[in-house]
Amino acid sequence: MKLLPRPSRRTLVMAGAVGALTVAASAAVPAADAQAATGCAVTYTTSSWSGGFTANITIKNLGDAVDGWTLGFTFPDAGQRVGQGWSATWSQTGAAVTARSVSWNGALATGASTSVGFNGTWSAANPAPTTFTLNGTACTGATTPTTPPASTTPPPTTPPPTTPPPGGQTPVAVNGQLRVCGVNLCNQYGRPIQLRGMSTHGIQWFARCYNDASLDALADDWRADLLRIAMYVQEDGYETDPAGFTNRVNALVDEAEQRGMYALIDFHTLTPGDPMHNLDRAKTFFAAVSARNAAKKNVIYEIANEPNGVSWATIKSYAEQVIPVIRANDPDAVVVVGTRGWSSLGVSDGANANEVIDNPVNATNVMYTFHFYAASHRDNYRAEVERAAARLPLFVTEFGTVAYTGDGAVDVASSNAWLDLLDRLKISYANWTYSDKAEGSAALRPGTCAGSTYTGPGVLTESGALMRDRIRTPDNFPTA
Ligand code: IDC
Repeated sequence: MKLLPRPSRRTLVMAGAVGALTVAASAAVPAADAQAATGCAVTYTTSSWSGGFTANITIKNLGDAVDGWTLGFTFPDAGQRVGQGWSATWSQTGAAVTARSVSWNGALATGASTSVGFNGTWSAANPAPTTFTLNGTACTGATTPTTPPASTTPPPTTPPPTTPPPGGQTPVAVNGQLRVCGVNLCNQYGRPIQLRGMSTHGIQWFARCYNDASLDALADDWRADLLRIAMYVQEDGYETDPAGFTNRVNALVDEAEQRGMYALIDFHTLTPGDPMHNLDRAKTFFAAVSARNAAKKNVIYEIANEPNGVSWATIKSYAEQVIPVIRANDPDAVVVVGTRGWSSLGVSDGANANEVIDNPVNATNVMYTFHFYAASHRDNYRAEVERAAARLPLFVTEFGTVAYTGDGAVDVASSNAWLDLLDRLKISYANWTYSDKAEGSAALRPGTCAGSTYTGPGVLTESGALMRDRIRTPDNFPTA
């Protein structure tokens, strides 16, 4: 099937029937009472189209602080079904729906709110549920439709012609949870796919480039499948503020998820090149992000950007210590392991992929990283990738259209030769970088991120224009 252009979320909301209601819980006891108030307030907002809808639910805890919660509600119509959900573990029995908190949002203080949601389907009608419970306590009270009144916005009788359902067509909605099968990355149907997308620049330097407008452009205008989140560990990165960088990565995972893109969490080690230097940090970081994102289908973990100056045996040992930390929380996620010589499969060190083929990481659902810069790495690297791809699952988590410095002129011929090869072999890739740094590899012209426009003729560099042309062609993801 062809992937249709995805409209922005704003367009979707405006095009669909929008209904919202607030269920305010009445406190069971007066506020002045010494006992804590009980109850909860739930806001249930839908954006719907013929046969499908997205529900966004905000839960406010008006009772005692809880550590772990279960939200319950019942669909009014027998034809309503929960499909893919987020930020909770969703289940449905008959018309009864249950959402259980996940590790990172279970703690809800008195007065605190959290948001969850799902994409669902409906047949006869799609009325909003009117009663909710939180940990068994009814969130009863007035059900007040807020915006807009139902009478002024009847549901469309036919689906908006140019508006595909959110979640119905996005890369994550189509492909679901990924896994490695043979030498390929496969989707929920067990079919090989290729993800094409962009890498951030270092998020410690270019946070201003990752905002609603720029990420909408990446999802809707570029039609990217993938956002790589480059979190440097050194160079003013993670090591200076572990909690802060962990939060920033998680926020970008959510931004990608909201737009139906996969998120590649890149633990961007570079200097020093020995990943063991960061082993403890890696364990801490991946324990946190894998616990927090375990329920998501859009997360892929890249545990070491570019090992250099170390043997494959050392990289393998590092991987075999970090992967179990991830698996303990998120058993089904794909993990990508860096390779020797700046993730060149050893080629830049005068070796080749045999050291990995002969001695792979002792774990399943693992892929291996290959990086190239098109103006520096050409035929001998392409030949090794083609040879290795028959034996190893490869993922090009970073590459440039320019020289390995990240700067200089775009090598159009070499870039296209590489991209043709990756397309043919169904090797997924992320291009360095979706940023406006004044260097040849950046996709956006200098100054772009100071503004609010990320589409149109004015914003792309030569590299950006080439990459957008390559990325926005139809994905044709198999669905059976
Ligand atoms: C480069 C950036 C540059 C930055 C530098 C800092 O392009 O702006 O000053 O990092 O270390 C890689 C690395 C990646 C490099 C990139 C280009 O993964 O961090 O980015 N590159 O040199 N490997 C090969 C090339």
